[in-house]
Amino acid sequence: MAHQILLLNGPNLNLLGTREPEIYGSDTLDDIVAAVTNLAAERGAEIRHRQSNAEGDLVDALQDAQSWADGVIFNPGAFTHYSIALRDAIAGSGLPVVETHLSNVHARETFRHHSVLSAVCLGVVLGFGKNSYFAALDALVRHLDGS
Ligand code: CA2
Repeated sequence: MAHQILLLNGPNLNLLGTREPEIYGSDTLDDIVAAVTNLAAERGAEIRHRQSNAEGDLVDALQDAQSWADGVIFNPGAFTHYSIALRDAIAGSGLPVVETHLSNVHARETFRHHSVLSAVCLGVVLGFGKNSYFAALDALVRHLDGS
């Protein structure tokens, strides 16, 4: 059976393609979700996508994913840097979560250099624009395949 993957995006990522293209690229979130979904199909995986600007919705999505998902690709946006609630939700889910960022947060403001989530994630991909999502998908599918 195909791997079931939750693609989860946090605050302000619904604005992709409308502002700051020099940092985040010119693709919209819909463009990225469609491309990840197509790539997943080639890899024998299925994607369900959720985006929310609200921390509690993201916690709910991670809790819900425990009942159906094999893994999660998660761009938590600015919550990356301070949400203990999301850290607890990731750890509590028991799911392999790939923390994913469009930008190289280490080349940006100091407050973006630390993630409170990375330590409870399977791994982290960052700095490759939309290709970060594709790399996260490939790494997660390979992990789930045991390769
Ligand atoms: O690089 C990433 O993917 C981030 O998760 C993006 C977050 C930022 O707070 C993290 O430090 C790194 C911000 C997403 C904001 O997205 C926008 C997109 C278009 C226009 C405005 C904001």
